[in-house]
Amino acid sequence: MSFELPKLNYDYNALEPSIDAQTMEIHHTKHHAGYVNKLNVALQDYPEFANMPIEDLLLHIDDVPEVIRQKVINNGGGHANHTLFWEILSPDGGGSPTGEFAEELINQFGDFEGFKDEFSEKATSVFGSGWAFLILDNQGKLKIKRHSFQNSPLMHGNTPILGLDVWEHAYYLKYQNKRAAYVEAFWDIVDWKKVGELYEAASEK
Ligand code: MN3
Repeated sequence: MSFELPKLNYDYNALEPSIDAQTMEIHHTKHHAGYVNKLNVALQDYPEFANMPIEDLLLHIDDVPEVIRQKVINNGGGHANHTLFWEILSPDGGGSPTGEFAEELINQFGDFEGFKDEFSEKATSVFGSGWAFLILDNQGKLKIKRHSFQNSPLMHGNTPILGLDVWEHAYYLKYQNKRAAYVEAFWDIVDWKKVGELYEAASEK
């Protein structure tokens, strides 16, 4: 068994104008596929790790032999982070969350606009390549986290339920150096129904 590149639930041009088709296609078929391939190569002689769900592999990263550990952090993290990213995007996205998740978000951040402002600020200010995540921590609290490179919240026992890739490869073709404009456009394609489902699944653990 090996890790596989997930199929997207929408076409490469479906998220325009927020994310252009060429960026989507390169991001999925080159960048994400590259992480999956390199993860499989790193684990080819370690079937006990190659057969783990990606979430378990990253949670138990300290058990992974040191000789391949950094490769698994980079490429396993890259696989998990991008899989989440594609899942929480939708051509029918935007608007605002509802239900239990919306209540908890407002509990933690005051209101939805306040949450978006804080998340946007954190995403825009990631230094170099990395991600902004909304995570549910092991105390059941929602928090916004910045991570460098492909470091996954799963390695810290946190469950990411929203992620925004702010590596230049995620936006440079359309936005060049204007990361803040990309972050702003992201809100129009967030699938809050999906994020709410991920919240409910994570809070039942
Ligand atoms: Mn990426």
